[in-house]
Amino acid sequence: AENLAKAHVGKATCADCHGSAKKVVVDDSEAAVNAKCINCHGTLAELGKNSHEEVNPHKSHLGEINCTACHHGHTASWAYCMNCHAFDMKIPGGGATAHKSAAPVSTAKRKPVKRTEQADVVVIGAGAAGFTAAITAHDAGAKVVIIEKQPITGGNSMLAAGGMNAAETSVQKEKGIADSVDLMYKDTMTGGGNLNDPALAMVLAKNSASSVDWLTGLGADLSDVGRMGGASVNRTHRPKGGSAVGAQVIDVLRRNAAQRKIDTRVNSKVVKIVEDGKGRVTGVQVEGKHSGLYTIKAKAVIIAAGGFSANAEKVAYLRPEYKGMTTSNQPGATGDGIDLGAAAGAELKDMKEIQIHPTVAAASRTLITEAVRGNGAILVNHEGKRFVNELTTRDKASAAILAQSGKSAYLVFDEGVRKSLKQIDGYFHLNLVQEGASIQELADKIKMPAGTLEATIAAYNKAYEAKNDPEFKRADLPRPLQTAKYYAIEVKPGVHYTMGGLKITTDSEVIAKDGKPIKGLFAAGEGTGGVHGKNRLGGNSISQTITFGRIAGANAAKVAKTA
Ligand code: MEZ
Repeated sequence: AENLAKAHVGKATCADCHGSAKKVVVDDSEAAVNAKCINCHGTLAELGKNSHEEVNPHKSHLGEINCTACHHGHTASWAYCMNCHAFDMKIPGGGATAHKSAAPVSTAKRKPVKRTEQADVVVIGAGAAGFTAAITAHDAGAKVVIIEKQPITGGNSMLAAGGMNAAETSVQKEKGIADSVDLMYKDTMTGGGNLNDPALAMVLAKNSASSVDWLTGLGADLSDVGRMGGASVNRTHRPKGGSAVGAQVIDVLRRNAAQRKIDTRVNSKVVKIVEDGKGRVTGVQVEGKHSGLYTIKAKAVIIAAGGFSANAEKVAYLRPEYKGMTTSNQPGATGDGIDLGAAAGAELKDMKEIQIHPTVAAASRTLITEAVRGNGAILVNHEGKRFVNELTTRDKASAAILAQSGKSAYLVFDEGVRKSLKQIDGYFHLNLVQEGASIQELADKIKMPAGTLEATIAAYNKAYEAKNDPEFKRADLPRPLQTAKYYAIEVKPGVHYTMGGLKITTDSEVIAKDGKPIKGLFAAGEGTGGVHGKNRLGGNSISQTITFGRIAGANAAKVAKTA
């Protein structure tokens, strides 16, 4: 059977899944059908517990998602994880094993606008910025609808690995880390080549600690603090043990949105921001997967639909030198929110500033978090030599890797680093790591001159002892590499983040070409330009989504009350 309907023949009727065999109405989020799946087969968590597959599709970092994100009733089923991974996964009612792109909602055969709904605030995008804005607006008394084009919520935030930057937090204070808002601001500006909008960078730094408190108040654990490239001190907050930050943040935000009964619709794409002809935004036009075109009238609209790293054409158009490069992003990161804002008259900023992350696993599209380097891994070329300060900014580290033979490098670390960071277990799970009981055994496996690698590691350990890295000037040398086993992951740079986007004020209002805010239109997160300048520091993205999401949500709710 190539789809679930066929696979159910003889076992279930149309009415069993759809409620009625005669009048089948499927909501865009497919919530009713999914409830039926769960009724018969159990919840994702239950299925996850009972499965013994090596890579367990029901227990993934995507968290609680619709069954129908993978299992399709009337078209061939395929696993959503194939968007980024290359698992040889069999799926009932389909069995597709090849990579497929998640098709955004079709705009090919738009039906006429059928109905009009009313809300106070519409949020476009269900990543961290969107959920944060929605929760904040809801808590300020607004009726909020979240519209997400993908079949699952979480956006790119779901994939955020390293952590959330914040200065002067209670966790830093407990750990005796001396940091300040000014230092975070300075690091952000320096990392961004001072192209950043200084006022936006200051908003990021100033609100970072309260954003950590806000998330923690909703139930997040951000009790571990590490360091990312370009930071002067440890300020990257993440869950205990160094787990990935994104899956946890999205899980917390999703649960909070659900508890508040915030109307969240997946498989729904905003195709137009509607205005009144006098420059005031009055709502959006949406195309639902099943319901077709409809309008939501709203007093404020927040664009929180992310960047465009997964839009290979746009990336290549803006930066031809990145043509054909891999990306660490989820397939929905195509920049539609920026396009919607531009069509509504927004000014764009820094669109050519596209960040390449130095360490995407060469064998897949999995990001190897900068935290691996932050916790002590070194970068070694195919000849077995270090070639860069591993904790320099991403633009410099990426350029250095691309200058090596094969345009790739190896992240090399030991058991001490492995034990210090939980996320590394995931890379083993995905078969991305080579290992050796000794440095020589590892070098043989990855076809590297063993003597050179041994000398490289010995020199690094000497630098650790002396607290001085004379050759590459790496400031933070957290631990020596001296505990077997030894490990290596081949990495190469990939398109990771787009610094440019909609120009905004410090109140998250979208700015028009005439320099004035567009009434009723707000934006937050990666789809905005100016916070990061030429280069975003690791850990500043989740920080930005929460801080500007809160600002956008609060101001949109205010506008909704007074409009
Ligand atoms: O903020 C990021 O992009 C980040 C911390 C990525 C990572 O390497 O983990």
